[in-house]
Amino acid sequence: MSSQTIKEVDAVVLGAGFAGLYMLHQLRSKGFSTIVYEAGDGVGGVWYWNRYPGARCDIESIYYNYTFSKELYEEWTWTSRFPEQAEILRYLNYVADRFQLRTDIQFNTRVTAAHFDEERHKWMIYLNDGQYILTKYFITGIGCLSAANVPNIQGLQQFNGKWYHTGHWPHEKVDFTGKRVGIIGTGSSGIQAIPVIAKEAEQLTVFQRTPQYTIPARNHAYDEDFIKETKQNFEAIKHSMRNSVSGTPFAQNQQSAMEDRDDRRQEVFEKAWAQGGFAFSATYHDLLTNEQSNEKAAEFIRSKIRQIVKDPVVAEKLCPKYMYGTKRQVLDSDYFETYNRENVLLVDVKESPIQKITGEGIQTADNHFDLDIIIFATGYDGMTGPLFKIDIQGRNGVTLKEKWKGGAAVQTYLGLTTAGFPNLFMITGPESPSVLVNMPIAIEQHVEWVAECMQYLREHDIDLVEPTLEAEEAWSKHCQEVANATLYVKGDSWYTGANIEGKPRSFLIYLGGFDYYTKHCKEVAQNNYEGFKLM
Ligand code: N01
Repeated sequence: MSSQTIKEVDAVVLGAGFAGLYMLHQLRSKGFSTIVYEAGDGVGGVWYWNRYPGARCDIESIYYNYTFSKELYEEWTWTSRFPEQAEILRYLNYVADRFQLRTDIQFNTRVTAAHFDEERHKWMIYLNDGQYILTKYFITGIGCLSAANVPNIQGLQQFNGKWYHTGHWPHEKVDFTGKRVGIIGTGSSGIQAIPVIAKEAEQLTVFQRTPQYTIPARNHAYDEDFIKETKQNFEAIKHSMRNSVSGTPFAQNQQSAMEDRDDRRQEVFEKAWAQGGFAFSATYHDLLTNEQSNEKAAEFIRSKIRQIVKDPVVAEKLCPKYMYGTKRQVLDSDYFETYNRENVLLVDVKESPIQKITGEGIQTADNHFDLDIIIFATGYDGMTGPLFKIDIQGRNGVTLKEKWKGGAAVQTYLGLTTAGFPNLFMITGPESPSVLVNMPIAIEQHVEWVAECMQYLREHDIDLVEPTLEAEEAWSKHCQEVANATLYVKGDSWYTGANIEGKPRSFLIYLGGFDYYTKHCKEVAQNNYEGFKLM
């Protein structure tokens, strides 16, 4: 096929979630022809796919939104402290309409491959419908948690009932009335879904592999005065989020948990528990760096579980024994209380492992559980998973998966780019602050940086941008050093890849602080893209 017949754009963006929508808006405003490919039939990304019962964001709604447009912030009114999935999806649809983004989004389309063409200095993007398109810039906005993990349990195909993964929930309501439901997994998704399903199902059996340190969310409706005040303070809120450690306006207490007397520390923890949300993790600065401080927080939460759950045997099974916070902090609404219900049963699958799925339910080492519905709340192949699902080939036909040795040797520069893959930008990519920062804010910073970089290249008549190996080696080393100074790396979680069988262990989130990271990215740009080869 001759090159004239191939459709060509300046930029191809993957995904129409928070990242893809804003990337499109930015690039359009700078005059780059752009097309967004989205696998779903609507915008929303993670909020399009995660429609499971109880799905809700655990960042407060007034902070979990875009800040690039004051008008948008003033026009949209959130109804409650922690927004439910449907409300966030409505918000993203509103954004898509307000900025007339849909015309440049192709829905129901998956990108299967992206190959860098060394002669043309362009990327060839291959779509699942057999079409392809040529682009100068290839930008992924596919999130860190979009590759669902359905564990390979023998017999699933023989199951006579229905089964679902929380991240691929059907659009129509799943009716649990009169049903015996089994749910595998007690992470953020499972813990949100369990109390809601328990109220509807005849019987709910929870298959727990690892208990969680979850904190009450204490969700509530917003009142009008609060919303009014928030909108009036937009500039201050925006400034504090964009210049914060975590993308939210909260400051962490700078004291060590070991500096306080026992009674004072108890008071501090109690106050945060009553306040709900992420206040608990900000009570002391060293909960994730000092094992003694960590244990104080862990023991406080265990004491709460023992108070709430009436059956002491069940309570003990629900008490985590690993270090607090090394799995992502979960927020819940009546999670532990749900185990006091007569129709809820907890099965510890570490004690009695799942052996297989039968036509009628789940067989563990010492029991068979008859089920009509099985829910996999079993999480994601995080960080690298979404990127590895696409055949991304850089220079010399080397794939991203090969370069990163299947995840064992991930190296990026700023978590945005990687050597050997010119003009590829990964929004919230591995080794950027991503999931340990309020995501919309992390996304805005990346998107704006990428758009400005592309503008710079155009103004200076530069074709290609690619990090040097030295720059990315230094960045990756810095990321590892910062992570190794924390307790995160010691935990078994999707943060470390421990949740996926055979996945190499690595910690791919930049922990040096969003404020420092933003400043550093700015300096890189101001120094004429230091660490990059501009060709
Ligand atoms: O997934 P997870 P998630 N047999 O990996 C268990 C974001 N999020 O979808 O801990 C039995 O946390 C697994 O057990 P273990 C948020 O960043 C945000 O819940 O590996 N069990 C674990 O209990 C979150 O962290 C929101 O031993 C198996 C569970 O499944 C991230 O998404 C809401 C198993 C998976 O927990 C992922 O959360 C939802 C097996 N073979 C998600 N395999 C909010 O904003 C896995 N498990 C609120």
